Amino acid sequence: MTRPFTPADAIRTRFSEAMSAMYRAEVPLYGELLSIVAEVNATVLAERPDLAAELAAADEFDRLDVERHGAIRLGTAAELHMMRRAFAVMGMVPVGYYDLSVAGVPVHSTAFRPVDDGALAANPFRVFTSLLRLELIEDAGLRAEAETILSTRRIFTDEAIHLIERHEAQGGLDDADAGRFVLALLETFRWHGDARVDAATYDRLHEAHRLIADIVSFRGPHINHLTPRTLDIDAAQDAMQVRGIDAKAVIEGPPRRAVPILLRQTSFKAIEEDVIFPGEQPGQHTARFGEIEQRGAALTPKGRALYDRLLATARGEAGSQDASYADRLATAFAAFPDTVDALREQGLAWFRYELTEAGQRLVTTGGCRAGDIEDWLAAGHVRARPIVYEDFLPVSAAGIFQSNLGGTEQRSYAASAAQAAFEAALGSAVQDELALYAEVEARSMRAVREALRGAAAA
Ligand code: OOG
Ligand code: NI
Repeated sequence: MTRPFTPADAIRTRFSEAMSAMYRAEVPLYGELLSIVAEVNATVLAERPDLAAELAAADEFDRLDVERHGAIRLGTAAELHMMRRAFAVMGMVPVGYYDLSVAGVPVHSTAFRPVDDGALAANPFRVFTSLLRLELIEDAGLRAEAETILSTRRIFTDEAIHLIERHEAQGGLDDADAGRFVLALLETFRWHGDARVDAATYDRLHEAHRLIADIVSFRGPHINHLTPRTLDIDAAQDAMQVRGIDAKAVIEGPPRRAVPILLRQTSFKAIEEDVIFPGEQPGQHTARFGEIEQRGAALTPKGRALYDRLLATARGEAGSQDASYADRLATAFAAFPDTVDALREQGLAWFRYELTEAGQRLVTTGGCRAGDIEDWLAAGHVRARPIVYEDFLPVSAAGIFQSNLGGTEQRSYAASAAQAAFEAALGSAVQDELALYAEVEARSMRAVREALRGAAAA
């Protein structure tokens, strides 16, 4: 007798909901962020029915309320390997490689997320997952100690491992197993205030890097933030300030624009929490924070290069030091086209092409149509919609790491591409996010051509 498997999308949604409920109980300020975002989004949608219609047409309306990303930091290759297998149960695969050592943070990372259109529309839950780079701990004694400490911890419950293996053997999980899996995996992400190391060891790890203490000292890779998606991050930032939440001064990423691009993020500072060291010795640790983000168009390599250049200008490499950062950012980004047409015509963003109603009518009546995409766009039979950015921004990510590290640890490790070592630990290659966007665009063009040329032939 075989029972039907629960779809990965459903398991992912259940897990993301369970995680949200857990984080809300652990970090009550997160609950406040959720209510700010719900309020801001409701206001924006009420004021801008055009945007609501756009989101609905792009399959982004329904997912908005459930959309979250989280972040964890792992200690060993084996942990990362098992984590990949765990996320696979929920249809999440590693996309992108982020080397944060260039920003002085001794980790490298990927984002586990769904990649198919249908899965993204159902629930785009993503987890930014970092792996400690032990080799970047300079003190050989401390490095060996950290390695020994990590070698004896087990971050997955037996049940979680058992269900991951069952999923791999059967090709899926039935509903009861899926429910058990969600609860078992949740344990890995839970906060444990009882440190595995004594206070003196914690202090030495902390001295090497605050993040090293966060990764090595505890029983698991506690989720360190969970981020809802807002439609207006400036309004959300203002609302945070009005409520007296200790928000970061600056919104990371591009400035406010008519056509949002990439990712803008803001956060509240990490909270100080009580921990207990062995021997009932009390202490404190800061790791967990709250974050809000606004997502916009995914950029092509050309668009990304322009973005990076303008951001560097605003950050002062070539910009005036007199103006405020917000002003420098706005000035620099005046050079980035800000209409959908210009972004498309100049090849700066990725687009999804589809038939308009007129185009669809043509197909049904068997009308049309010689020419190609540009002609059909001009004739109003096809429209192009920017593809939303589903990934992360290393520079912003580093900024967020830094803002929660007190801003003192700015030293930067020698940049070195350790992607091969990361993928060896992971047990698979990471997917290239640019290839994913390019594929969505190419597929949509193919579908439009088939429909309209088919109609022409009919
Ligand atoms: C991850 C920071 C990266 C983002 O939104 O860019 C991130 C971390 O602090 O562990 O979540
Ligand atoms: Ni984040």
